[in-house]
Amino acid sequence: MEHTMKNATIQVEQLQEQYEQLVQRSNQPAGNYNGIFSRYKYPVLTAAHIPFFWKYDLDPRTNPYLQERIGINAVFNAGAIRLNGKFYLVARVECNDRKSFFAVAESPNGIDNFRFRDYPIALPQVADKETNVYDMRLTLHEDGWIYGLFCVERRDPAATAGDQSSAVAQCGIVRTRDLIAWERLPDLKTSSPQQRNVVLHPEWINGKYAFYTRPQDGFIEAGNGGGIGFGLADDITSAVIHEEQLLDRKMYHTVYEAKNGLGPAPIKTSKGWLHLAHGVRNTAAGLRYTLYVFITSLENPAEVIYKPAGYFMAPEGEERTGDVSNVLFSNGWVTDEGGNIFVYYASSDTRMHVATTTIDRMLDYAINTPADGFTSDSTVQRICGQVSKNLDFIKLTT
Ligand code: M1P
Repeated sequence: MEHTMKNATIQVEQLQEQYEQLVQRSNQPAGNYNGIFSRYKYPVLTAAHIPFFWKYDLDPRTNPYLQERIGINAVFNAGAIRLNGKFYLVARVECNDRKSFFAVAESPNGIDNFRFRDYPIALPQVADKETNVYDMRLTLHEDGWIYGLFCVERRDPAATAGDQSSAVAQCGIVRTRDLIAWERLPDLKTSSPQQRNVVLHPEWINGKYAFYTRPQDGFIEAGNGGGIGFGLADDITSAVIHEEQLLDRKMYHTVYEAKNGLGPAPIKTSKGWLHLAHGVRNTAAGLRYTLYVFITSLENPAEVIYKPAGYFMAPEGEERTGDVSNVLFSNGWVTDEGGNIFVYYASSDTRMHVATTTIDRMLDYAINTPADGFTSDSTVQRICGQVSKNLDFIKLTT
């Protein structure tokens, strides 16, 4: 059907109807529960969840074929927060032009009905304007502000004219009280040539702001930046970390062999700070990103006290494919008053999902899953120990 003034209303109604059907679709557990978490059947946000009026010029006089004027490529890597009983995702939205930006989507229950606000976030700019922004981590800090730490990317000033790929990643910072008005602060300064996956700890440490970092030598390679770091800054309005200590190292023949990075801000529990991170290993088919868990001490959030072997979640089914296949990435989770945890994770740099669990289950998982023994033999020993215990148990109970 031609898009004319006469039928414009019908066409807009059709777009609206398709959009509402998708946004209002109810979600259910996928049914593959493993005692640790439940995945949900449908992604919570996709490119199709972007309001149609971001994409189409609805006026037939300027868009007679009702063409999408602005294409959306993907919605992924969302920060998350729960405020006044509502669930908010600050998603990375990537357009067909490859630029990504942030947009807030809100849901009443955290598992479906996520709806983007009418406008994306128009991020205040700093003097050294970035080319691209992505992966916001939200932290409600005890100073009362909600901080958003995100990656800012600029072309490497040292790159030759023929090199149009080299980039420099650093940590941008915004803060807000309501997810509506955003104040931009200067980028974080550290001694690392590049930073990604920087997360603000929710509490003061010795009266200072504490940051989880991921120092890296190059844009893709962590290089000598050997893992997840930790550092303190006196002031967040011009944040400088003079010293970074390594908290969780990358390690040979593990799921975090090539690099790792913290996910969302940690959750405070009775047993320690619960952390979700991504680990990256190399394969013949490229990098594989999985999620893993560890707990750090309440007295010293930079000291790992429990760390189960291997991954907590890895790509499954349709999660395996997308723009960057074989990737699970999470930079958002929230808790509610009942001790439930909603883990928001993206698959293959394409779409957002939710999985639910509880603080109790996650503590059991993190504390009682055997730690990595770093050899095949130790893995076999662990299995043999469990088999023998179970066979004794079966004998006892039958
Ligand atoms: O493509 C996978 C991920 O790659 C980067 O993560 P990291 O810095 O840990 O390698 C980021 O660009 C992330 O956005 C992306 O999902």
